[in-house]
Amino acid sequence: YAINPKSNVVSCKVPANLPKNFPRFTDFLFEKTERFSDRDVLVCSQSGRKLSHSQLRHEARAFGSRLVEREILKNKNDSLSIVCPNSIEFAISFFGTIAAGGVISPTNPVYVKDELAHNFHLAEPKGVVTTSAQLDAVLEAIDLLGSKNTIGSVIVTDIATERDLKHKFRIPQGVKILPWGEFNGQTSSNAMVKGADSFSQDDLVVLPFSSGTTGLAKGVHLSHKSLAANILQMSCPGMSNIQEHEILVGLLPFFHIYGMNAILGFGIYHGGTNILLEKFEPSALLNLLLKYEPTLFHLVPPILNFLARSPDVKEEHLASLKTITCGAAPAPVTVINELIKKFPGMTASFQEGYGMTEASPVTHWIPYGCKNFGSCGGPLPDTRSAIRDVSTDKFLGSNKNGEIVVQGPQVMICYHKNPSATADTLTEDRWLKTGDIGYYDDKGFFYVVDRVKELIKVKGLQVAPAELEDILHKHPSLSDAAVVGIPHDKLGEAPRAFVVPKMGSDGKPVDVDPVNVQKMVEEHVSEHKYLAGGVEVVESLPKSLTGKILRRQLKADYLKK
Ligand code: AYL
Repeated sequence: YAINPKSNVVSCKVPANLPKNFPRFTDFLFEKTERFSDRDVLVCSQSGRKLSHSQLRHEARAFGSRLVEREILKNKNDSLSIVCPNSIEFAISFFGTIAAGGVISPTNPVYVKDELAHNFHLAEPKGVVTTSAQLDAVLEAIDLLGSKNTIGSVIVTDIATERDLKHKFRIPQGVKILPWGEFNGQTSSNAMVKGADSFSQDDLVVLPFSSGTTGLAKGVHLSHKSLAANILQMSCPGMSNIQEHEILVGLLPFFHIYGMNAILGFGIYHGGTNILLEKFEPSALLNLLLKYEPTLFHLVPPILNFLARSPDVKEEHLASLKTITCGAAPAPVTVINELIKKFPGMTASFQEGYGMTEASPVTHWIPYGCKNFGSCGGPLPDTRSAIRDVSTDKFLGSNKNGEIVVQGPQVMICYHKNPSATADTLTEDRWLKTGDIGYYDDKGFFYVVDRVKELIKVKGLQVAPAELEDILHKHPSLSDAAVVGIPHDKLGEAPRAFVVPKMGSDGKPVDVDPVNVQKMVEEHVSEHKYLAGGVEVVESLPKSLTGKILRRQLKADYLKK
């Protein structure tokens, strides 16, 4: 890495040689995969169903054309929400929408109605693709939105006819339920949305969600260029040893930018085969490793923990792997070392990546073969990074703590329809403020040491304290509440609530049952947001003069106990 002594900006000496103009994201991927026609692109490890690279191209284009012919998507920027686990249908609808000139807003398939309604409200999709398992929650979310609902069609991937459903589901007025069969198959039409020909590489193409540094989830405007550039940056010589025809473990969810671009998109671009597993289930994962002999395993710290510490994981399970890549939350050095000690004959090299949804996602990366564990790597090719003093805004030299900031083609355009959040996160010269505290060493390797933003990371997924606090504020016995992340062995971090009881008519605080508080939260959110770190009843919350909760102090006080 090069450290500029004047500007204190760190960059990678290897150039990414990015094209000046990127085509539509699907053209970027599909032009490259013409050569890999008959090779499997996706294999479902449970059912054995498969799709080849050429089938993906054809079925995606057919799906996209039907969306336009049926007027589900009409104009440029019309979006489709995907509420599906990792599946062949996820990929077909994802790339099909993009090929037809539409926008994808991907949503966690285990979300409950309140969470779905929030995302639908932000992204205003015209249609949803989901499974019958999630259909109830999707329809309830549409109901909740009432007059604000923009969804006219719900495509269900695992039903044959609409009639199969009508008896079991209450379908809101004006909403059509469409079985997958009507969207599947070959077509010669290549219909696209109106305005698709006025293409720019900076156009919005995927709108994932992130809470950023504060508050509730926001839509992140990722462009054709940002997604494609990041795939090329990760693929540069020296960065990864990816070759054509890798076999990848498709376990991390595709709705999250990690699974979506660093596994699905990255794998497709290189002609790889993604072996799908809907959720982390130890024995299913171990079977997958033996049966499909994957070469690349992208994972998050809790899965790394499992590999290193579970007695069920044996040398043979990891025998086919060339690379294990961990990202999305800090990988503890002790666990990496345990893994290496447990499997001395392991041929896989360990890599760590760092990044965020707002950066498509990867910005820092441990180059292939480098054993600098504990660091999250240096800036990817064509990425600049620095450490910014939080109070003076000055860029600091090596070995000094400050906020990590990043510049590069993979950085988002903005938060969707949210100029004030954008201005808080992107500086005028387009430095992305990560909200993470860290430093770089004399060689330009970065280390994350803390977080200034509110975000909690549970199993590598985002949990926004503001969302849980909003729910707690509605509890009849509470006058105030704050949520912070505390270290958790299995989850990485877990949300813990500090709650202040209301005063009773006798002038004493009312009784608050922590279990009841936990239960209330569980009615409104999906499982990874449950208060697994516990609920503590307190007299008051530490606050700044301006009334902001001092979360860091709460956390520090808790950890001291
Ligand atoms: P989001 N070490 C420490 N913290 C990390 C790391 C890491 N290696 N990677 C991500 N984070 C935290 O949007 C950090 O706080 O993106 C960061 O601001 O869900 C936040 O997670 C972003 O959370 C990779 C490398 C995917 C990174 C990613 C990031 C996707 C998560 C694939 O190879």
